[in-house]
Amino acid sequence: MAQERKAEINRKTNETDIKISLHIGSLDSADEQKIDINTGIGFLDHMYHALAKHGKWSLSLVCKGDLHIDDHHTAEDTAIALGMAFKQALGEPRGIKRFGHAYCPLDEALSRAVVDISGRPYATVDLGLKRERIGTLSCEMIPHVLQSFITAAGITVHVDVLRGDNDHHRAESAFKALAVAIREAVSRTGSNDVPSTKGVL
Ligand SMILES: [Mn+2]
Repeated sequence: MAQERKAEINRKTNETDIKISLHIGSLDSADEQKIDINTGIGFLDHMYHALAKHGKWSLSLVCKGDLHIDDHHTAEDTAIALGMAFKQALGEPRGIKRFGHAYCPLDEALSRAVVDISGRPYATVDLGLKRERIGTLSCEMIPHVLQSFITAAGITVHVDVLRGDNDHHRAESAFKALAVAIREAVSRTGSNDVPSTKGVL
């Protein structure tokens, strides 16, 4: 029986107070996903929900942030904390595929994500969003959320929106593609091998 991949993170600063509980599930698991997200920023909740749902995660993420200032600290800090939770839940990357990629459409929008559970943080994110904000989330924060998550998780990701007219669709398809690519990369091979020629990740 493989070890459960779970993490709890509490991260409190003068700007945000975040509680996260993450369980990385697997595709063949019969466990029902439980997803409960409240950052106070509706569209950000929608993106984290998509990431959890299609990544096969159970995720509770609650943030009380300084939204009277703006969305910046809440968006950035929740992404960092979620990346930390992901890294902690995954633990030593043994017996996983390591690489994953996915294309996800959302109507006219199409995104591609390519993931390497490398232990080296590197993010290339090109979403091409045009609006100033979606709901109460500024569009400039959306690639920043992805970069912050990827960096804190210590993984390598290239995510590109290849086409799409609607910024809600563009962003959502990017999060879905990332979710599905990560889901593949962390899937278990059945071995106990570290998937690197170096023998360590
Ligand atoms: Mn949507």
